[in-house]
Order: sequence, then structure tokens, then C-alpha cells
Amino acid sequence: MKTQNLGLVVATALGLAIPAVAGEIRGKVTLKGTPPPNPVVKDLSADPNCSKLVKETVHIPMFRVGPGGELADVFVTLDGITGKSTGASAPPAVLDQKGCQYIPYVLAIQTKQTLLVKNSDPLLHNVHATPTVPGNKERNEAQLAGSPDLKFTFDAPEKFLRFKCDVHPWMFAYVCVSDHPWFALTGADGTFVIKDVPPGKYTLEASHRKAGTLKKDIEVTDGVVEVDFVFELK
Ligand SMILES: [Cu+2]
Repeated sequence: MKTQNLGLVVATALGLAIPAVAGEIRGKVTLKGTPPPNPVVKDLSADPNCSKLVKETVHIPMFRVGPGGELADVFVTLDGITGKSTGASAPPAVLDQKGCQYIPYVLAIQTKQTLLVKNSDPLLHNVHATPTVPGNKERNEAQLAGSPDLKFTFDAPEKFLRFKCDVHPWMFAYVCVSDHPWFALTGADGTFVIKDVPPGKYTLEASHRKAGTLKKDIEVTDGVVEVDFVFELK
């Protein structure tokens, strides 16, 4: 037995806290090919109340792509892990309704994590969660201007769980629900970081609502693993 392992055994026997060894997964997601243009939300500009709040043309951000193909809103996660959620003790995530749009359009939370839905607009919205995975409940609630945040939680993992507004038919948001904490969403620069990953062999999955899903087998040790994904549009 090596000396360092002996130390570990002694520390374990004494019940001492041992610093956990953990790795980090970093990478960048890019898109090859030209995506279709993001559709203009014509109904918003035609709505007498919403058009007062937003003067500029609003597009549905189906593809957020940078000048070098950097792809945002990609849900990157360790595949096939369930029952490891720390969502019950995680800080709440926030989905806002502002300018008759859900902001952000895509977000990621854990099972049992509180999702606060805010109404920052001076008008009525109707928050309607429409999950498709058994274990997650559909819920539909009116939210008047100035009323308290609505609290949502989901029990089952689900990718791109849709929220809609029944007052404004163009309003959608998509929530990725993970049953463990090892996930990230890519930002505008296409990059992601997943920290504190226990060493091991995993399948890393990258999912974009419109571009599809890619998977890579990876091994995490106690350092940084770099993993890039390239989505190709046909
Ligand atoms: Cu609305």
C-alpha cells in the first residue's frame, strides 16, 4: 500500500473529512451551416398592450448563434444519472415575463429546485407549464400585474419542458430539468463549464431544441476535461 493511501485509510478510520477529488468539464458548442432565420413575433407588435412595452421587432430566439458559429442555449449534461439531485437545497431559478416575452427563453434547473416565475409587466399573464414526462404536473395559473412570484417545482427529469402563456400565444420558454447537478447551458459564446464532477466514465450529452442531440464518451479525473461539440445542419 502506498503511503498516501495509508493516510487516506487512517483519515477514514478516524472519521475525518477528506477533501473530495473532483474534475471539471469544459468545452464549446458550435453550429455548422446556416440556421433558418428566427421568426418575427408579429402578434406582439399587433397586441395593443404589449406593443406599448416593446417598440423593437421581437424574434423567437430559436437559434442564438455567434459570428463563429458559437451556439447558445445548448443543454450539456451527464447522461443517464438519476436520483442525485441537490435541487431541494439549491437557490431558486428565475423565469421572468418582461415585454410580453419569457426571459430567458431556455433555462436549466434540477428536480425539486424552486423555479420562481415573475411578472415584471403591468398586465396579466397566464403561466402554463406543459410537461410531457410522467411525474411532472401540468399547471396553469393567471398572474396579475404586481402579484407575487409563482413557485414551480418538477419531480422528474425532462428536457425542454415547455412553458406557455395562454393570454399571449407567442410566449414560450423551455426548461431543462436535471436529476443531478452536473449540467450547464451554453452562453452566447457557446462555452460551458460543469464543475465538481466525481471522477469516472460518463456519456456527455449536448442537446439543442432545434439542432438535436450529440453524445460523447468521456473520462473525468481530478483535472479539466475539454469536450467540444459541433452540430451540423443539413
Ligand atoms: Cu403573457
